[in-house]
Amino acid sequence: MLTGFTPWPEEWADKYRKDGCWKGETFGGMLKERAALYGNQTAVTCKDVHWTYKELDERADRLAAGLHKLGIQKEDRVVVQLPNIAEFFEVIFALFRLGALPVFALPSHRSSEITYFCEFAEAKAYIIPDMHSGFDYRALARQVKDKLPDLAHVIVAGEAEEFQELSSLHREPVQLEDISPAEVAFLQLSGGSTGLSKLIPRTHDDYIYSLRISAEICGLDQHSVYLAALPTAHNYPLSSPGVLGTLYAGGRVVLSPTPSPDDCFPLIEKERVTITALVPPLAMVWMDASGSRSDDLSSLQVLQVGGAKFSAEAARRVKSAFGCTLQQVFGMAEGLVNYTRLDDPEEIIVNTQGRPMSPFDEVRVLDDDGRDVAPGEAGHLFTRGPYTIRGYYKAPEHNERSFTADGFYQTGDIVKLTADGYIIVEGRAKDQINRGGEKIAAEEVENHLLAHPAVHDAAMVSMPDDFLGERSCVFVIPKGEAPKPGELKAFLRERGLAAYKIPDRIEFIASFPKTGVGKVSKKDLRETIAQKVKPAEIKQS
Ligand code: OOB
Repeated sequence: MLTGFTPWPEEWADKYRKDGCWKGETFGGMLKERAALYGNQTAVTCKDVHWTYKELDERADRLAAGLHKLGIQKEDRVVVQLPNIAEFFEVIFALFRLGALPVFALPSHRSSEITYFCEFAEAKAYIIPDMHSGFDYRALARQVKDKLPDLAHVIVAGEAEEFQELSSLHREPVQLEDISPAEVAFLQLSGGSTGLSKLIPRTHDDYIYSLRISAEICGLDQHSVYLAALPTAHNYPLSSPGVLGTLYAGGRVVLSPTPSPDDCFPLIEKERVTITALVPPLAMVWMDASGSRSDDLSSLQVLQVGGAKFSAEAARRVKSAFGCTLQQVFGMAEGLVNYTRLDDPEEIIVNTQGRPMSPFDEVRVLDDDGRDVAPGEAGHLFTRGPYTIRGYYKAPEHNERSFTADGFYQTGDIVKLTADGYIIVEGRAKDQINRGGEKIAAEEVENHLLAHPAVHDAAMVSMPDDFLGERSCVFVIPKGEAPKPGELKAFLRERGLAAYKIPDRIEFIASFPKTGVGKVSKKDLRETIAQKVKPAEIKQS
């Protein structure tokens, strides 16, 4: 078993098998079965590339043989940073068949994040596109290689330059070792709340269970067409039910290069898309665009919105804008995913973030002292279940804090439960900013800023924003004369931080407000900046 992975205790694993959650499927086997059932149906569409299930299955086998020849073996970690392109699927299924573990980086990550993933996971390979959205990933790979000369392979989908070209790896399939469904299939990324993102080990058993239930709840079948508008590597478009849930159901995945209406609306019309997933700010952009464009979106049956809180006012407008059902999705890469059901009453769909997908999900809402609160009262959300991890990868100290002794994961979310068990997200206790669905660990950015010679101390908080829900604001105590905000932002960019983590606003301050025990009071800092950015509303109230 993978070192650094915390498995479910044996009695729980037995229970989840007996209860019929874990059926012993693996990703490699699942694709083989789908290829047998739906061989000539299209699995993946990307521009004018259409791969049938049979073609995808064969490509995965041939690529697995090539990666095997390169020396990629069972349990080797491979950082995969691919955008929404067809190759994403042959790569991940080839790795699944080898038992090698994709580490799912996002296309927006830059050298700071990628170097850390490669180093922490001791990656054998790093797989990238040549160019995407005007960015050259080979230049990024060079920066990573400079810092990590031992990184064995950089593999490029497209023009490889000095690296290894993905398409050149295809070989005659070879016999591979069997993979156990109880083993880790890949590592997802946490949003992070303390320092850098943690890696999340997900097994074949647990993830495939979540796909099966998600596909059922979303009514997916072989006629479904899922549009991947968000980057497929993220847990939400990957599995809720996402691209993998769609393949599980025998449906068709359509890939969009960006989530903009300009790219997505014509694809919905052309490919007769039935379901797609967005984060709240994009849902708002799509609703605005739907009024002024004439694309035929009538095939769309379900629009999922999640990743960050969707306001009830906006939620109410979805049905009239698209003539389809809204589904709110509240999930986390660590496991638990909640959905409103397609036949729920309008008031539930608009006002709640759904209820757990599985009857075996356990959720508890506790007060600060660890006591269960009454329904309707806000508290800390804890969860345990057949697809919620029992520990982060190689993070024993962090696991002590994030998991209770009996295996509940402390989500860091503040929620209320309705009498019917639906969840309403009220806020967050973790030190994280949710920038329209993109998560930023305050401490990670603060640590980078502390490396600047003119920064004495830094504290990052969220500030309210009509469009993204939240943006980031960092309060900086300068050393001597305050530097220019632009200089600090450029400094962070030069350190290779992803663009979404660069603070939206920088405020200089002489000292931080403190809590009773002398810690920096982020609550006070949040209030200070909220008053500054929302003067009009505050005057009215
Ligand atoms: C999804 O996954 P992550 O890992 O990027 O972020 C998880 C966190 C949650 O703990 C919560 O703080 C926030 O994102 N969140 C929401 C939300 N959905 C996620 N907060 C309010 N309302 C929502 N609907 O974001 C994710 C994973 C799978 C499915 C959907 C989202």
